[in-house]
Amino acid sequence: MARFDWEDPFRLEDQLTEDERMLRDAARSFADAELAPKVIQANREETVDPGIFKAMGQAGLLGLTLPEKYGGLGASYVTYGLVAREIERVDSGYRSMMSVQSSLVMYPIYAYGSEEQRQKYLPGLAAGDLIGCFGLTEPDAGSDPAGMKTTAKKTDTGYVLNGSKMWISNAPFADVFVVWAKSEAHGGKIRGFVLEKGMDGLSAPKIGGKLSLRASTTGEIVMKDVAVGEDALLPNVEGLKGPFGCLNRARYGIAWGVLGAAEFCMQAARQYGLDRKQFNKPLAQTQLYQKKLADMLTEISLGLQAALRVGRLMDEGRAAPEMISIVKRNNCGKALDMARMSRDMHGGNGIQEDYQIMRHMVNLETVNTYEGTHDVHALILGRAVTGLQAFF
Ligand code: TGC
Ligand code: FAD
Repeated sequence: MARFDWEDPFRLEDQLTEDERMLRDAARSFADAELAPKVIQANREETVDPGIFKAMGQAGLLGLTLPEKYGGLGASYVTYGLVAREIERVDSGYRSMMSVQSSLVMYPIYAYGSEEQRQKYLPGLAAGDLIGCFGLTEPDAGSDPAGMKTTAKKTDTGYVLNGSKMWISNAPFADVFVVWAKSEAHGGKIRGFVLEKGMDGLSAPKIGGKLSLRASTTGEIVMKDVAVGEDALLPNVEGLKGPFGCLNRARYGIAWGVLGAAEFCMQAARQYGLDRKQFNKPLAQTQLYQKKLADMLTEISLGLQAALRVGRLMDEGRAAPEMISIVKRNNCGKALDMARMSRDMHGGNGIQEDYQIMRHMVNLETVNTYEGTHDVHALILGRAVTGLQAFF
């Protein structure tokens, strides 16, 4: 029989191509060198160094699935997932910064934009010289984005946008804003617009006081009579399938990312249990402690195989959104459970920032909520199973 390796139970390594392994290793080195040393202070002070985008750009981590002519690497979606796992092993907020830029800003400009829009924005976004954000959620429209109130009114020269967006990652320092609005000229259908920092009537105040995802900056987008030209409209998509097409990719990346955070929490709990003695023996030698580690190992292993399968199907153009709902929902929920478990296994030390478990735990509360909450993905799946929608 083959030997068992607890660090790679189902031999994920053998299922990756050489290119995928190489880019994964590069992302891990980047995360260790550039992100891990900064994260405790960034989280404590709730600050982000925007220079991280440039560093990510130099490392080739932004928009890496896009073609090289737009600054991408033409990499597979499996590679994108592997990179998300390495970045989120350090912090969900850093993965958030990367996935918003890649899946929610660069992807729609690439997939729905004109050639002029691609040329204008994608190389700068890939290099991290430009920072992007994605405005879908509003104060009164979260799980139900069809209820958005932001409007775009046609003028002689373009459009005027009014409305506000809430909980927008990267917004306070963004240069490029991909914003979704109901357009009167298109029968009230949802359309995408690309706005730029500095436009009259556009502001993006920071949301302070977050107790989760503190190493990623979140803000509002406020639009008061923001006048844009015809060239700000993303011409090639109409309706909610526009933003959802972007969310499919970001949700898929999250399914891998959260397992990086879970692996960190599990490995820390294992080491803590080996090092700490109570009742004259290591904690790791107790049955309860080992059961918890076995549960974590099982969930991480299953989650990684599922994420890999969905990634391969995405690369073959055969992934359905419901497949992504399964892995986004399950991996987020399980990662959150594992982080809470690891926090408990660290005893009092589990609440201390140097151990980094509690930060992962509170971050995962956000990740379980954004990009479709755990329950919203249950309803998407329930609709697929029954043919009956239960949202309203
Ligand atoms: P529904 O009737 O289901 O669909 C409306 C239209 O959209 C199409 N569609 C999709 N297309 C592609 N991919 C998908 N996943 C799609 N889901 C739906 C659908 O075919 C239809 O097209 P058409 O042509 O027939 O009009 O729409 P609904 O209004 O009933 O939606 C219900 C629900 C719950 C599924 C949906 O609204 C939902 O997913 N809500 C969750 C909202 C959400 O995920 N928000 C995320 C905001 S962005 C964010 O959180 C970024 S955080 C990033 C970070 O920091 O990392
Ligand atoms: P609500 O929709 O009000 O949901 C509240 C609760 O009700 C949840 O438990 C939900 O599951 C439940 N619920 C809702 N509808 C139903 C139903 N029909 N049946 C049963 N239960 C239901 N958005 C962006 O557009 N861009 C971003 O970059 C972005 N970044 C974010 C960053 C952070 C840190 C956070 C916290 C959020 C971010 N979001 C972003 C917003 C995020 O997508 C929303 O918070 C999320 O979609 C949930 O919407 P909501 O907060 O309005 O909650």
